[in-house]
Amino acid sequence: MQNLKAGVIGCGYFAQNHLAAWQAIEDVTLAAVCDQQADRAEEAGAKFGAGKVYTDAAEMLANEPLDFVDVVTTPPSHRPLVELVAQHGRHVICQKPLAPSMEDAKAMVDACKSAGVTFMVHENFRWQGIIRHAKQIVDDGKIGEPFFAQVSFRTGYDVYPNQPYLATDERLVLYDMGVHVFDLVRFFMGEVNSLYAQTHRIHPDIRGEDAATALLRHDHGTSVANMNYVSAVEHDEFIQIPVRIEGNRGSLEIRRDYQLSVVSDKQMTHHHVPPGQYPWGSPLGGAVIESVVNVQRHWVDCLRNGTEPDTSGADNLKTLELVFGSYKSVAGDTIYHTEA
Ligand code: NAD
Ligand code: 89V
Repeated sequence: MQNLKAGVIGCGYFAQNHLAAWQAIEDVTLAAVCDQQADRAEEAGAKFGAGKVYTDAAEMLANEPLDFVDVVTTPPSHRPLVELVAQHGRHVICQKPLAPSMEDAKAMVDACKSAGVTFMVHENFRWQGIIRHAKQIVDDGKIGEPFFAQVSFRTGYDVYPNQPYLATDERLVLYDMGVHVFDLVRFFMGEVNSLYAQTHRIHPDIRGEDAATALLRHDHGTSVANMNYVSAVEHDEFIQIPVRIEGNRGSLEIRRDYQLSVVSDKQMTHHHVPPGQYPWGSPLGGAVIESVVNVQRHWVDCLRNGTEPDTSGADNLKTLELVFGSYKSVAGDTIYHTEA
């Protein structure tokens, strides 16, 4: 395939990482950017050298011969924008959380399938370098058959100044962070059969839950997923994700400062897997930038090879079901059983 023409809709906080990564990825040209806030669109266009600048997505799609569009807006606009891009026959990426409901998410997947376009969710936590390294160790059988996983994202980092909508959304940490944590649970342990979840609202002046824990059952094991935006700890690992996987031949553990320890057949090895360094900064730290570049390179590879992205829209439905299933579990204080 020739050089790919990219369009980006949404030029806000996190889009700065997407835009910088598109600029860095070979054989991709940032043909157009769009934001309904003209100042943001103009600033992004100038900063990242976009060919054209728009404030209306429909106008951009009508005028630009794009190969794909990267939607980096917040969830309320995900469905109309993805459906619009699919109607124009363009491949499309959409940021997480995919949609405010399973009905919306399924409609988006169906729209892209009907249009014959490739559809990926920009679920990038599984693309952090240390996560890929740990997954390879598991896939190589070094710890045997995994039977237990714990994925934790507990931080006191003040997420609200950069993402003010998080303070007012009715659903917070399961919706915003659960999509990452549950995707990692599936990545390491496979599909989930049932779960039981509990939540709390610790912060007095936010609307949604800011602490959640879920116990998840797989065919061959158990996972514990926990997440919060309130932990007051000595070493805040914000955006690093402590992971522990135990198997019948050993275990691995990802700890702060990108340390990975492995026990395989009683032999201990230590690995230090820091993120690659990129010229543009982000308050989120290197692991995020690395994961954004990696997932966007994966996308380009999929378009070139005609393959389905790892976190395709269809795949992400299984992750999103765990988020909404957790809310159902909390509401009824019951076990949620996933759809077959
Ligand atoms: P933001 O509000 O800072 O930016 C969104 C931008 O989209 C705004 O500038 C807004 O004007 C624009 N927009 C909204 N609807 C539009 C439309 N119909 N047409 C054109 N422009 C439109 O939001 P953000 O914090 O950058 O978050 C964007 C998405 O990224 C969210 O879904 C969030 O969950 C996700 N996010 C992901 C990560 C990650 O992948 N690790 C990190 C942070 C945020
Ligand atoms: O990474 C994310 O999805 C953001 C967070 C608050 C965790 O940075 O929403």
